[in-house]
Amino acid sequence: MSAIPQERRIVTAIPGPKSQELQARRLGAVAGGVGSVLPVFAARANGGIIEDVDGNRLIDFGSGIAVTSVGSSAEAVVRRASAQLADFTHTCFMVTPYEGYVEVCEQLAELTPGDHAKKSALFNSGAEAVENAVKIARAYTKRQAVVVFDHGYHGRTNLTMGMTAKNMPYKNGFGPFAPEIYRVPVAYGYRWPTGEENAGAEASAQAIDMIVKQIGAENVAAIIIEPVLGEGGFIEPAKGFLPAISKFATDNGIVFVADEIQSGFCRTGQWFACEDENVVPDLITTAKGIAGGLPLAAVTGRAEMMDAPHSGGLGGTYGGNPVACAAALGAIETMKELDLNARAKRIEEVMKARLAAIQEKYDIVGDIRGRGAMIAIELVKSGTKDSNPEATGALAKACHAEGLLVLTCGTYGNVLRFLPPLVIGEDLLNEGMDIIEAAFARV
Ligand code: PLZ
Repeated sequence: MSAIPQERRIVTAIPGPKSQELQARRLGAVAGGVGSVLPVFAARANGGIIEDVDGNRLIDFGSGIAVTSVGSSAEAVVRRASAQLADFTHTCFMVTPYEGYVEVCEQLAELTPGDHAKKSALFNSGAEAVENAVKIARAYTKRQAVVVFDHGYHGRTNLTMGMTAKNMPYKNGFGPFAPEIYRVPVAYGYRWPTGEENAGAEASAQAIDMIVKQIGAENVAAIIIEPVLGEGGFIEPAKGFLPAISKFATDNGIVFVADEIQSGFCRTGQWFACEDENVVPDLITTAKGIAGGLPLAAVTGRAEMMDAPHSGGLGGTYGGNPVACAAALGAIETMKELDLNARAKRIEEVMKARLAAIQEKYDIVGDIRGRGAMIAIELVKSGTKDSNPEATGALAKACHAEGLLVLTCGTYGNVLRFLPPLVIGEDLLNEGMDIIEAAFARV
């Protein structure tokens, strides 16, 4: 593990000269369709700090989009993955299996909600996990329709692009999309016309009515939702919504899938965000935080559903790669040992208090929301609920210039989101909040 001092340090402009040089090279070699939030090139990262090639140390409020919850070079991840690298890098689980894959599936069965018999299959990316959840649900139900929600995000492959709500930048010009995908309303409390207190009941009634009248419940294989909608704006469906949709699915023989790729593995202060309302999904998709930065994803669920596809029907060359599995076991060990659920809850406490103080001074902060270390503010124009993507972009830029890496999201591009590693120190967390506060004063 590279022991990087957990201190912000700015020694050049951001990005510095070496980053700018690399960026120029990148423009000649890397496809233009692949963007970067901030063209600062990383040299080392650990805890709450990313050190760049110019020697700047940035505070990390992004975790590589909710991935490095245990840090970017966690001791147990590095140790276990390195040992596995030395033993063997790959055999292909479909050719010659190995213990690490089985152990990750056992951990998933233990950690995910519900005490029913569970099984898992491992893949490489979140999108691949979502695609396989759909395959499993179709094989199990012998039905085809897939129900997704407004503001949902599920990936960039063809099927998951179709399941993702937002056109730009994810879908524009990349169609045609797969058939049998249907989108229904979600309980977006802040923007629900009759108020947040009615959103759960009204939105679930609307969604269910659309499913029954427009698709036919008997045609639906799966209903797939993020328990906290990530890319769509850190939208927590209003209370009552998830339980109502989950119950409707169960009553109608529909597989209820929680996409916990962003919200899972301690991110919201619980192992999985759906635990907040005691919802037990039939299938759960996970990725991101599961393996401390190595590419790994999973579908976990009821054994009888997971066993529905014919033998050999699921797989892929790299799915459940042994090094990624070793990293996952290291990440899970770290989460348990450091009680990262408690750390996430503490991060929420600190951030929400600081954000509430900012909201008192600046009326462009329309909403503060999220749970654990998955916190966001929605920015609006003064005295309205009109979205304010300009201020959002300007605030993010102001933070970047001071060495705080923050991300934006939201269907309207007006959400500033904070996803620090769960191992970040409280000093760095507060320093990051100071920078955000100063950015408001400047913008
Ligand atoms: N489901 C809930 O959050 C990935 C995407 C960033 P992959 N989110 C970050 C981007 O611009 O590509 C995500 C997610 C949820 C599925 C996915 C897809 O996971 O590992 O990126 O395929």
